[in-house]
Amino acid sequence: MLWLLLLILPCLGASVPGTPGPERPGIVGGCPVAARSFPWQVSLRFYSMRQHRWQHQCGGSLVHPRWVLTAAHCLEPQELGACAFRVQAGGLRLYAPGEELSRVVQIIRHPEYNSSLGAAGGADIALLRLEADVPRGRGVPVSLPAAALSIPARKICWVTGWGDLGYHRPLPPPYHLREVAVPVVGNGECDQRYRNSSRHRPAIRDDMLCAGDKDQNSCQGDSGGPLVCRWNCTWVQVGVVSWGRCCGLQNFPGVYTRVASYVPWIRSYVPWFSGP
Ligand code: 4AZ
Repeated sequence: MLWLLLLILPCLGASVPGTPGPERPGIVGGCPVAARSFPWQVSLRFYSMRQHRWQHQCGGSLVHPRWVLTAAHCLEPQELGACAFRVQAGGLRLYAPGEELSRVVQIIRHPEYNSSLGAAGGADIALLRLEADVPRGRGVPVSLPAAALSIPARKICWVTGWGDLGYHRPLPPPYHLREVAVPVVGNGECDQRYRNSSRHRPAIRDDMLCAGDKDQNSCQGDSGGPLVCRWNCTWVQVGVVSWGRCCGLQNFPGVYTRVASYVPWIRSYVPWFSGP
């Protein structure tokens, strides 16, 4: 038990869900992404007065040429309006010369997201409407799952992002997007693992999905980004990076917002898109 405590303690501060600041851009393990493998991935930017640039804050995904899916906790504080954010689509590297940013014209945070509970409270999902369609050369939307989709434990899926490589290990320049394969962990088992760690553990709710293993995980700065699985040659987004304890610890899978739980909500805003 003591070894577990020693393992967890150094990163407790960094693992609190809900506040990925602009300075906390992780994929733990994994590889750099080859061009066009994950063309729906976007970087959500927030203006940093200190760095004088639109700083990477979170990931996101195109679910339509004009709509981005991300995590509600990436858009805090709640008072921030659409003009506080920009979206970069189509780039594998952050801050590449000549990168084009899209303006956000509408933010829709899920009404059940509770900012005082943060990501661990659930409904950590939000939509961003862009000013104009992202041209196909800069991004291709990912498919959404059927609302009834159940994802078998141990299925291998992929998470992508520009987040930390591990505890206090930010992604170094040239900030190349990374991917890692993560096994899905059933909700019951995931809940058990978090429960064993603390008496004040957050529960794994039905609208969450767990995935990851030792050295295969998402991390700070990946929040809001997509967890995708492949079925019959089609990539489907099953999760949105949301929270977790540390990154890449054996007993703590990453916790994702379960997209299937929110498909009717997403469809109430985002038109169907079936290619250009
Ligand atoms: C975060 O704070 C965070 N290992 C995101 C994902 C995970 C942990 C923390 C999952 O943004």
